[in-house]
Amino acid sequence: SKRIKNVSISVPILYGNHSVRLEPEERTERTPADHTHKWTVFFKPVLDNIDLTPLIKRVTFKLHETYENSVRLLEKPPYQVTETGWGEFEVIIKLHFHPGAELGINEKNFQIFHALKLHPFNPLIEPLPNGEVHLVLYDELVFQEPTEKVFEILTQK
Ligand code: SLL
Repeated sequence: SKRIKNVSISVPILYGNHSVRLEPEERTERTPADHTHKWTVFFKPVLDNIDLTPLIKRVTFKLHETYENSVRLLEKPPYQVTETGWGEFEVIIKLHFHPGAELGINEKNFQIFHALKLHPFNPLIEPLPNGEVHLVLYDELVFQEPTEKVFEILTQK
């Protein structure tokens, strides 16, 4: 597929985590006693009508080594991982694009480093009674001189 010169397409994305205190009734016999929080880390396009599955083969979330199977693979949306735990750490979210030949994507796999937050971090926000914390960040995936095929995928309604 031919490349389109002097064009770049930005896809607005959101990533981050939600966390809430783990309540006693939510625990199961498999929940470690030292786990205090339940959290979800996620990646998604801002716009609901954008389908990245023709471009993204899988998304991996690399968790702290204290987790079993610390690299979690997701082959389709929603691209997110829910876990319980006690500590904050850096999650590496990696987007693996389909092999370049067909789409002409020569960009490297895109990586996002997200510092998972379990504890309130914004002094301007009154802490919520259930210990909820929301950290959502904005970024853009930029495709420079996309092929016609990638252009079509990213601009379809
Ligand atoms: C810290 N550097 O010391 C960080 C590490 C690790 C978090 C945090 C549970 C893992 C499990 C978990 O919360 N790990 O289930 O064993 O704060």
